[in-house]
Amino acid sequence: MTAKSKVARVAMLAAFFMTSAVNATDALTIEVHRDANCGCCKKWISHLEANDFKVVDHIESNMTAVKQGLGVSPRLASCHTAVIDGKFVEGHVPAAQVIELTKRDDLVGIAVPGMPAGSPGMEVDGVKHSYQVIGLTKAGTDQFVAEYPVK
Ligand SMILES: [Cu+2]
Repeated sequence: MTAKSKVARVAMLAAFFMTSAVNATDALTIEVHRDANCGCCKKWISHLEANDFKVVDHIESNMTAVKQGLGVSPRLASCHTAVIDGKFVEGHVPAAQVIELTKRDDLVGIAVPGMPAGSPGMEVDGVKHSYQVIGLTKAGTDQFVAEYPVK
């Protein structure tokens, strides 16, 4: 083996190990705060886990206080409140938008207000209400992020 190809091989190996290190931490960790009796919150957690999230589950006695502390305004409120990368995820937000949130520096959080039927964790046979995923900007304004069902 020439010195040059040896260097190339070492560089390739280094790149390989760096890639695996990134993959190892690739599972997005999300902290979920929910009421003990919330069934749809648990189903939303299952939705996240099915999409490769690592979920840390927190049972709370006062969700209103949790929401206030995280800056979730009442107009955006739902059942559970999650935190990822220091940003809030309020309600039954689909995994795709949770992932998008981690890449959006302009947003402090996202929400699916209320509990629309057909959102992840709110599956009702044959019922798919239309709903929007709303982002909250740093300036405190709402911003459209996504709409379901996808047309
Ligand atoms: Cu719910």
